[in-house]
Amino acid sequence: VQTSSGNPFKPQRVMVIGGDGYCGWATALHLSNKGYEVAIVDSLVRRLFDHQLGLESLTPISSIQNRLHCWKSLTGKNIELYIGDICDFEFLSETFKTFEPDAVVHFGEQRSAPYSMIDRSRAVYTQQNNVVGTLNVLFAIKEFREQCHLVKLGTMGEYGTPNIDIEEGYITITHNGRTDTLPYPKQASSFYHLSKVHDSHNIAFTCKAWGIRATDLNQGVVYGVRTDETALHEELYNRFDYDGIFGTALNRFCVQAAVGHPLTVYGKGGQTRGFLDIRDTVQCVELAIANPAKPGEFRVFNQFTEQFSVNQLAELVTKAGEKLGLDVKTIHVPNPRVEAEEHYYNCKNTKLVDLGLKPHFLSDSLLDSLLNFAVQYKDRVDTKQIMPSVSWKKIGVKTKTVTA
Ligand code: NAD
Ligand code: USQ
Repeated sequence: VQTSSGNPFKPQRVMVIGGDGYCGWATALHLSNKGYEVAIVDSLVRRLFDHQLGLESLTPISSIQNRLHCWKSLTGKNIELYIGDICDFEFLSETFKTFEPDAVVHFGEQRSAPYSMIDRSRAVYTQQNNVVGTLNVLFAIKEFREQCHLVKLGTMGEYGTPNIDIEEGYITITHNGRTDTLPYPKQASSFYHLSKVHDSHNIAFTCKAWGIRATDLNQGVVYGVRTDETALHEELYNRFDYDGIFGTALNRFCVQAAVGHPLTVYGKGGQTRGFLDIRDTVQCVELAIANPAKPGEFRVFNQFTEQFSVNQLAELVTKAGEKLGLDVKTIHVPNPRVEAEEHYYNCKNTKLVDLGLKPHFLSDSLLDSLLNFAVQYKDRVDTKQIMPSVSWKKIGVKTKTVTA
């Protein structure tokens, strides 16, 4: 693997912001396993949201300190830990000066669309945390580590659901006889998804203005829980969100099937999105780091492997559940969101495959193992947390205490 930390094109030292979260934890271990020097930066604010909202991961998760201790004792590999908020620039500066990253993978944002739609204060928090955090990372790179490559987690939701094919970041348009390649139009549909649009604009601007090298990974919905590394020991297990605020479609459906709750399809269920296995999240990030953007380049990859509608996912989980002897029903819940429920959807996703991504497509065996995993932990499920509790239309200025 890579060796020289002096050569910016052979990144060796990787800072994983948000490394205590779902995607970040799996990625930090994967990169450490692959021989990178890894530092996790995290404020642990996600664990605080869970406490505040009365939520818990399906899987019991160890403290970040115990996680890292376990990793070191199993593999001999050290992962540095910096606990703090990247919106605090002094803290971020110190971590940059101490760790001297060649690449920063930035997962450290408030990532739930429903959370951002609870009330005004959560909407403002989400945009402040995400936009200011990313701006701070950009300033830290400019000031302390010019050659450092920013690998930023964006979202497929930045594009919305236009009635034309979705390209990877840019579209070539001919207008009144003139042609240009322009950023693909953005039509996000929550204050969270919009925070990612704002981030993308800020990153694109700093690539142009300061010569920052950046890759925006427009990731689809992630499913699954085990990766080679997190499966090594119970103390390394990843979080698995199934509740109505942080849980995402396929993972939620598996838990619902395991506890005999009907699958919650919102509205007509024709909503189609890009999806990927968490084992591919870690692979994609590794590929982006190993093949950095050029100075000044703002590169955009669409990071998903397959498209499914919510109805298709419900069908797949129903069939897989039947094989395991589960009686799986589906209900159409009035859609708490404002989104198209029947629409055209065709997205490009060739750039990561060109770099060598070998996708783990959704298979019967993965669904079996996810369902079995959910069954194994079903006594930990709080069924009151399953139905959606946040409405896009009812958001107001009054601070809301969300109760199940
Ligand atoms: P997560 O909530 O599990 O993890 C996010 C982590 O970032 C948490 O540990 C949290 O404490 C930390 N964090 C948040 N704000 C911070 C701050 N200001 N300073 C320091 N740490 C901070 O989320 P996840 O599911 O792992 O998502 C990670 C990233 O990937 C997010 O940016 C998300 O938008 C993106 N993404 C996730 C999915 C998905 O399906 N989970 C899909 C597409 C994109
Ligand atoms: N949905 C249901 N039933 C459910 C849950 C969701 O029908 O029980 C529908 C939603 O209405 C939506 C679709 O499934 O149309 C996806 O919803 P989701 O909750 O699985 O995902 P989303 O809110 O889009 O957010 C998640 C992550 C976010 C990431 C995004 C990628 O939380 O961080 O950015 O997936 S994407 O969807 O491509 O924008």
